[in-house]
Amino acid sequence: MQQTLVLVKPDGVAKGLTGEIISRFEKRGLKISALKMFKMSVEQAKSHYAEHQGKSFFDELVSFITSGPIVAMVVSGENAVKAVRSMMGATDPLNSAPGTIRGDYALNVANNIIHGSDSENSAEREINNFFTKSEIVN
Ligand code: DAT
Ligand code: MG
Repeated sequence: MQQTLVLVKPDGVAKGLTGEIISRFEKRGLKISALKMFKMSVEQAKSHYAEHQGKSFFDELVSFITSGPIVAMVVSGENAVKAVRSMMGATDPLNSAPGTIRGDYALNVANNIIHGSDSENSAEREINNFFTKSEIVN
């Protein structure tokens, strides 16, 4: 059993896609183990995206992810990290296959609807950035 962090980004929340995204994961057999809506602080954003510090798009990334409410969730299940990543589609929606979340709902790499952890190590770090142990159900 794995856990992964999913964020419905401000564009996904604004487009009313939260329910659709949760529904796709549930229908696949994954479980929602924690869920909350909030506006990310700049501090949380810089920590969440620490691996991208120094890249040309870093400032834009932090300002976008803090621009409006997001929905954060812990998604759990067998191979949850890889399962969620494949359901999200490629980072650039123009390369995301139709049928994936980004391939169905996004057009622009900077506004690509959803975040999912890229490894078990990232998942642990990212989950701890937004959730306490007591907020996660088993
Ligand atoms: P992913 O979100 O698929 O894990 P990533 O970790 O490489 O992709 O990048 C994090 C986010 O940064 C990505 O979801 C959107 C943004 N991003 C990535 N490459 C970008 C670029 N070339 N221009 C603008 N934003 C970019
Ligand atoms: Mg990433």
